[in-house]
Amino acid sequence: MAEPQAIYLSDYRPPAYTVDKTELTFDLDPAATRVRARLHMQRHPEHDAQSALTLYGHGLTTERIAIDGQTLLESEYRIEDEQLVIDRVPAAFVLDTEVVIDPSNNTALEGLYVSGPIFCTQCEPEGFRRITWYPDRPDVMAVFTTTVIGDQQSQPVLLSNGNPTERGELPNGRHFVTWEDPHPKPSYLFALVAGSLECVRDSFTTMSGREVALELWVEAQNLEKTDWAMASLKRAMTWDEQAYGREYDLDLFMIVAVDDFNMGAMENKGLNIFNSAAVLANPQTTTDAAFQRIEGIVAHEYFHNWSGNRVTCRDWFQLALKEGFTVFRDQSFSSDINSAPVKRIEDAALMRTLQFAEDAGPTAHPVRPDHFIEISNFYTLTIYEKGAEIVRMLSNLLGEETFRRGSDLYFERFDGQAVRVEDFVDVMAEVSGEDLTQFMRWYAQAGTPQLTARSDYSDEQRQLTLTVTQQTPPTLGQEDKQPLHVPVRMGLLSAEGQPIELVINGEALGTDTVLHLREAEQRWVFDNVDEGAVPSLLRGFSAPVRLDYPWSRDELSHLMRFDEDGFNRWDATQRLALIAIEEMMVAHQRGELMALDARLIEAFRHLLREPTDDKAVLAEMLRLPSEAWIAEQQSRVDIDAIHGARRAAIEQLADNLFAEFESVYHANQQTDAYAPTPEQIASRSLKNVALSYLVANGEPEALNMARAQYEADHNMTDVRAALTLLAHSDRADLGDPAIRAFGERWAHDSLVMDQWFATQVTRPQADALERVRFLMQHPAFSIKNPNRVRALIGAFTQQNRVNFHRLDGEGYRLLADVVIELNRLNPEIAARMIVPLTRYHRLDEQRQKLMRGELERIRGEKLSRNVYEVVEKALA
Ligand code: 0A1
Ligand code: ZN
Repeated sequence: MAEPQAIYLSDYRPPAYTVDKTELTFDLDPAATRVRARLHMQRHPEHDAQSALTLYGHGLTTERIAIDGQTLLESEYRIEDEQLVIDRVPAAFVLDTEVVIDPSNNTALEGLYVSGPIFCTQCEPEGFRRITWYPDRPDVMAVFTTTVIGDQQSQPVLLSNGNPTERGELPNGRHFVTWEDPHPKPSYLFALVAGSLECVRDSFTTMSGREVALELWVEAQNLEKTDWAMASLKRAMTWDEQAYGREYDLDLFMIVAVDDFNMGAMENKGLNIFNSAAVLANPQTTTDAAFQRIEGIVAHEYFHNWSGNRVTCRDWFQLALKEGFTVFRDQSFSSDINSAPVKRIEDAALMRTLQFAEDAGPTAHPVRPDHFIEISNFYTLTIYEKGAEIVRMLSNLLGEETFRRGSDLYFERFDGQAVRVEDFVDVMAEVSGEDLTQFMRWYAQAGTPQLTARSDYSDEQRQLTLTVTQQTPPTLGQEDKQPLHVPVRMGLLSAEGQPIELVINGEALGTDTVLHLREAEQRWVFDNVDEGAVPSLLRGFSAPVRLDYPWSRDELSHLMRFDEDGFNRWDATQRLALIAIEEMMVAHQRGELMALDARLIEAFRHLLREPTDDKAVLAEMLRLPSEAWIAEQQSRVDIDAIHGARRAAIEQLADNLFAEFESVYHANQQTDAYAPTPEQIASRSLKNVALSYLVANGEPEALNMARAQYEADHNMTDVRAALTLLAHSDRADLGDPAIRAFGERWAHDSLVMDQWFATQVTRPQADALERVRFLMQHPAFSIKNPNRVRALIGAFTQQNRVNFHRLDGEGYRLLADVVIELNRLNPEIAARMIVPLTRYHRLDEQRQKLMRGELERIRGEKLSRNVYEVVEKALA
């Protein structure tokens, strides 16, 4: 077999033939679904009669191909490399094809597949070609009419995009529904769902007074888990009208929940399909974090109706055009209706742990890649989250109002078109008059820029000089990087903790300003500054960069207490804790006693005693930096020292502040009925952080508190927090019965069982890996279901660093075994799961060797394009 080849952005050409109208008929059968397609096609003006017609197809059994009613002979077309080529076609014609596909054996979950008793589709990015021959690329937009024929008994519900226009009965217990979607769309937004589903109905009146029917389709047993998603959808619809002036554009909006799904959800026009984990919720089964995630994903998919569907991408290199903008929109929505500073902390923490790691690893790529082998591998944190940070910087640069004018113009000018990242940035430049040429580099350069800031104080002149340099490290295939335009939001705090009026060159800038770093090195001189001022830099994480500044511990404590920026108060805490933990890591490596810096203990004492009106931020400040973030700061990563030092820091905080944590715990007990409101979530978050410290102290009394919380069974957030503490403790007499009881109670609910799997395999104890192997045999586990794989294998390899990185290599071997199996079943998931194995570059030699060994073993297999691309980069 030939090696998979990369495709390049620079090779883009418009399609030779486009489709105006697509008519589809599906005759559903699990093992042999017949798909008839009638495409009304036209030659593209940039092509001539010499241009062949090329259609894509994958795994199709082709039964008929006809042009303008004439069935083609086998000599009149070629099928090779998953392409159907017809050399000569008229300038305008009708193409008819008939194919048979096998949804029941479709374990890749792309195209048409079955999830339990339900037929469903996933067409982004290139799944439609597994359904029928088609110019399956986003710049081909057509109006779709879809007739779905199914069994009246087993598929009473037949759904597709748009509005139902006709339905009726057919012989042999069959029936059909015809759907028409008036909005031209690319094939990746096509959807079909069929099966025995129940519907929850609601409605929404749009700002112009139109009634939209809202339908949420689920299997009967999930009916009691639909309220939250429906409420979230209505909030999102209202928000998009108010914040962006965007109104929904069909009479019907449907959401369907399915159990087998590769990602979170999909924005198919009028018919969003969701992973059940991203839509179903109730207080007994769902944690606060999951409630918030669901709210965000429902909004995200809904927002795509404009940013993605009405205006779509010209080609898949532009993926961040729709994803970066839509993530920015869903982040703004969540921030508006929940704790804004905590939302920012969470998003920034995700960026600077996981996205920075991606940007520093072998699969680093620009937000707009210029080549790829398999586009499915590019649904990454870089495209989504860094893409959103770029849009956020634009919004901050232009100001909210101008940004809104830009987005209005973007939607107006490009409505119904498939466009590029430049088109988005150009309208922003047009409405603001800003020159965004240098800014465009954010899309082209991979790797995380490193900012180094230094200050210099002159007593005589009462001036503080801030010097900032920037440098972006080389990444695979990109050696030299140019300076970026980096907005650095900042302020200065006086020695007394007061905000200082910023004055540069006689110009008063207020107490908070944005410095525009454009050069490799730049300098700013602040006047009228008294001695002892402390800079607060990169407020609100104003740019996705690493920042080095030599704050002393006292300065960090000062920022923790006095910074007006909630984000930087949190960041100061993280940095102060990092210094203390790094010190303990050195002791760990030397086999010495690990003593926690008393200043951190005092800072925490202060946090716990001082009354606060922002419990949500306080809870975040009390969480020590994650092992993943600590690892991100090391040039050589010592897995065991990080784990050991962090653990010891938690224990010493717990020992010193037991009474304080205890009173915070009790003060935040709730008696009200559960609701996922920001206030309740903040209290629970704070209470459960406190409980985790109490338990770390090891007093039997604390474990009893955890057990009592578990048994009180008030809501899943509290139950799960308590269960985790019991299951991760050394007290098997408490952990084991709780795990057993939980497993029995929730055996019927796969989404709760996923939490049960994840809780067990993230145990720090040495038996975690054996538990993974054992649980892989559990009846509730299936390697074919992506949620189960993520809950068991993903949680272990990504959240249990000490055990995944076991020195005997068993963790790596386990992951490689799973990847080899998934490579055959579900290449998309295989290529996601393999990632932890590719992050070996900063580990010790022994582990590097073991990890490379497993990658080599995988390379010896017959690989999917997905896994091939990742393995080749990792071993390059
Ligand atoms: N566009 C979706 C993400 C998505 C991508 C690929 C999928 O299947 C391979 C499914 C969903 C989103 O951004 O939510
Ligand atoms: Zn999206």
